[in-house]
Amino acid sequence: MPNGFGYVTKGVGGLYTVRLLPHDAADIPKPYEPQPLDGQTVSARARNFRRGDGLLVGDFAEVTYDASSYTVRGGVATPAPDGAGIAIVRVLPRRSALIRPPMANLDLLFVTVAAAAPAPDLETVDKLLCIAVHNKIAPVVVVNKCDLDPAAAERIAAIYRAAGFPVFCTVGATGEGVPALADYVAEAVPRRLAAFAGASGVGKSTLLGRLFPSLEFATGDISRRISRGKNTTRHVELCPLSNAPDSGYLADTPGFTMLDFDRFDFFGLDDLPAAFPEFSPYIGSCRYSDCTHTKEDDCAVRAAVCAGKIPPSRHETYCSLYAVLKKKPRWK
Ligand SMILES: Nc1nc2c(ncn2[C@@H]2O[C@H](COP(=O)(O)OP(=O)(O)O)[C@@H](O)[C@H]2O)c(=O)[nH]1
Ligand SMILES: [Mg+2]
Ligand SMILES: [Zn+2]
Repeated sequence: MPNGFGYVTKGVGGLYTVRLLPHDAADIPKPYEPQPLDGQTVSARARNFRRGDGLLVGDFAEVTYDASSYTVRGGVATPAPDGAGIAIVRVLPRRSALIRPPMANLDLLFVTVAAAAPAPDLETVDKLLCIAVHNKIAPVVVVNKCDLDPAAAERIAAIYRAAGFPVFCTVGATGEGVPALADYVAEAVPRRLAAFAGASGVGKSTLLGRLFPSLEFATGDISRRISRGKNTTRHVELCPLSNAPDSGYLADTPGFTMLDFDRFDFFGLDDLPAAFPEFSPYIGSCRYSDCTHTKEDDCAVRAAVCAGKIPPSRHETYCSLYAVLKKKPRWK
C-alpha cells in the first residue's frame, strides 16, 4: 500500500491534516520509494492507535492509503478531500509533547503578553515559560500592545530581559517593533516548529498576520468588521512558512487560562527550580542543602531577589507553584 510521511498540521473532530513531504525530503525514513501523493496535503483519520494515545498537532506521522483514496488526472494524483481510505498508522518519536498548548515537537514558544487590555498576567507568562523550559523548548517573550501603556511594557520587558529570555516589544496594530521579531523568526524557525501562546486578546493572531501577510489567522478585529460573531482562534493549526520541504512551521493557538498545575501534570516539584533558569547560578549556595528557596534564611536565591538580580515577580510565581506542587501526590 502507498505510504507517506509528514507533520500533522491540524486535527478537528477526528479528521487530521497531514502535509506529506516530497519523496526526496531528508526527514523521510529510508529506504523510501516515490509514492503518488508525495508532497501533497491530505486529510486522514487515525487508525490502530491504542486508546489514550492521542495524536497531537505537530506529530510527525506515517500515513498509508489505497488506490481508491485518490484520483489521477493528467498524471497528477489528488487525494480524497474527506480523507476516505487515508490513515495515520504511526507516529514517530516526539522531541516534545505539551498539554497546553496541545502540540508535539515544538522547538520554540513565543509567549505573548499585552502591556494592557487584557491586563498583563505575569503568572501565566511565567507558567508558560516554565513549561517551555522544562520541555527543552526555546522560550521567547513578546510584549505586545506597547502603544496602550509604554511604561508597563518597559517594566515587563525589563523583568524578562533580567531573567535572561529574548524579549521583543511590539505593536501588532501598527507593525511597530515587528521587523525585529520577523528577523528573529526568519533566523530561528526554518526546519523547526514554533507556536505563539498567551492569554486571549493579547494580539497573537494580529502579530502572526503582520509576520506572514499571506497566511490567514483569525483575529478579534476581523470578526467585528464582518460582524458574524466572534472570530477567534479555536484550534491549534500549524502554518508552513514556505512550500520548501524543510520549511518551518508556526502555530497560532487559542488563548487559555487553564494552566492549572493542580489538575495537569506539567511537571513535578523536583523539576521546579530548574524551570527558572535565572535561579541556576544560586542553587547550591544556600545554607541548607534541602533549601526550598521559598522562605529559608540564608537562601542564595532569596538573597539574589533582595539584591535585585532575580525579578521579585518571578520568585513569587516560583513560590506559588511550589505551594501547588507540594500538595500534589509525588510525581512518578
Ligand atoms: N492597541 C492595540 N491593539 C492591538 C494590538 N495588537 C492587536 N490588537 C487588537 O487586539 C484585539 C485582539 O487581537 P487578536 O490578535 O485577536 O488576539 P489573540 O486572541 O491573542 O489572537 C484585536 O482587536 C486587535 O486588533 C496592539 O499592538 N495595540
Ligand atoms: Mg487568536
Ligand atoms: Zn535556597
